[in-house]
Amino acid sequence: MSAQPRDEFARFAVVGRVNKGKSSIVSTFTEDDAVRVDPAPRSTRSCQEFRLRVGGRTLFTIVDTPGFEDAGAVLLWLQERETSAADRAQLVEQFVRTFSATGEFPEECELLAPILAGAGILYVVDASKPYRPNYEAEMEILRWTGRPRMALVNRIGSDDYEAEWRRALDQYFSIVRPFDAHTSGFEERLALLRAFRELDPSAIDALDQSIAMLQADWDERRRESARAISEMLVDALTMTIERPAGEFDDHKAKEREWNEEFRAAMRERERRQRRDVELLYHHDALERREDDLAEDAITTDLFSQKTWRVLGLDQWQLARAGAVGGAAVGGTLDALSGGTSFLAGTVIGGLVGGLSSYFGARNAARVEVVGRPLGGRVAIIGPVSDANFAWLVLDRAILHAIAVSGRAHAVRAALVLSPGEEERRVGPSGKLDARERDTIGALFNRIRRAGGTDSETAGALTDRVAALLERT
Ligand SMILES: Nc1nc2c(ncn2[C@@H]2O[C@H](COP(=O)(O)OP(=O)(O)O)[C@@H](O)[C@H]2O)c(=O)[nH]1
Ligand SMILES: [Mg+2]
Repeated sequence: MSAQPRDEFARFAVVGRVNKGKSSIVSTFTEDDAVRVDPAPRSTRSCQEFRLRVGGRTLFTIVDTPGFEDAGAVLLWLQERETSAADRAQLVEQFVRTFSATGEFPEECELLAPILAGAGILYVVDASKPYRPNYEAEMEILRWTGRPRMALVNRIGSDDYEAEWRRALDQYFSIVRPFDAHTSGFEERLALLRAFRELDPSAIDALDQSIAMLQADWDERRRESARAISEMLVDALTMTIERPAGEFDDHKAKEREWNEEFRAAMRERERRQRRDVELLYHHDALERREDDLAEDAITTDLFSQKTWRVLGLDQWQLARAGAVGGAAVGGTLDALSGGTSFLAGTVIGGLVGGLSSYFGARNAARVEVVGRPLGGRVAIIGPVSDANFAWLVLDRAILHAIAVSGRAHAVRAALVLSPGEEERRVGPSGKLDARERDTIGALFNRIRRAGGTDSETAGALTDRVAALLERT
């Protein structure tokens, strides 16, 4: 294909009449949910280019074109001047040159230009409407361009006239394929690229590279999704929030509030992971509707023995200890943020002395160390105590990721995540065999016990989640 930018593997022009789903196909094919899709027929007069880019390369560019407006008249003009079938492509070029200058047939001039410049043709029809012979003029014009072309049978409504459409389309296109803009997923897109490969021998190498990169990228996205999910799972297993609690305050009054805050933080963590997955699949503008993580699923040992931790000293103690003078502030802060027992005399001396002399004794109580005020106690809320919680979160994440990766970008309605009866009873993890369940369960336990994860455990969990994503 000529006239292409160097870093681009393939270029297609999507053509057809207005309101047949051209822009929707462009949107789904380029995974771009910013392509304008119009519920009401709206003629546009100019072409717009969209591309799918991976790693700095353009796997393909799709030109969204204005619809044919007066194909009959255009074909007449062409036929009046035809002397030989061999000159047809040149005649179409002559047509575009002539009328670009006069401003007549603006839609046809605009949509033919990228085709004449080398783009492959994707001709879109809506097979939920009956076939009419008046489509023949535009199909004939496309044939005259001599460019490789494929017909895509989209269906906007529920009626089905595909059989009669096919009989007509077969006369003009060597490949006719169904391609539903709203339901076509990754495999359908890949199949379309493979089919186009057959149409254009000069583009085989470029399309092969494009297909290989698309596939590698898809695998990479699944891996990245699995990583985002497994990182979120680690947090679901270990997350705590800390709230300052004065020595003599009645913490009972705060209990509800802290619990609410913890739940909000957990939900926010889940939302962040969902957003990460949506961005991996280029669903930038996705609106999602779903049930939040159920209130009663997030239970914590709010005031168990381990919950309280003495954090600092009161103003008086600080002032007194400050006189001792002390160690390097930085090192001691590290010890603190690492959760080390910093009550050992020397550390306290160092910490408080260091801080007091650093910030001035009078301000010491207001100094925040790794986000916590010195002085008083800290309540630690979490982690979630229910051992089933991580499984629930895992199932939710898998169902979400599957829905997102399979969603066509042309669909503009909110993504409604609401598991059916069956899924509620047995989620994706419930379908695992016993060994796989044990493996994942053991990883959960290891993370829960350690209060975090190491790279080996994290990697193993990511592997298991990736396998689950692949299987579901
Ligand atoms: N249900 C459904 N609606 C579709 C499909 N393709 C297009 N539409 C709708 O048909 C209308 C026209 O689509 P659009 O892509 O703007 O058509 P264009 O004028 O040819 O670019 C929009 O409301 C789309 O949402 C499809 O595959 N399924
Ligand atoms: Mg459009």
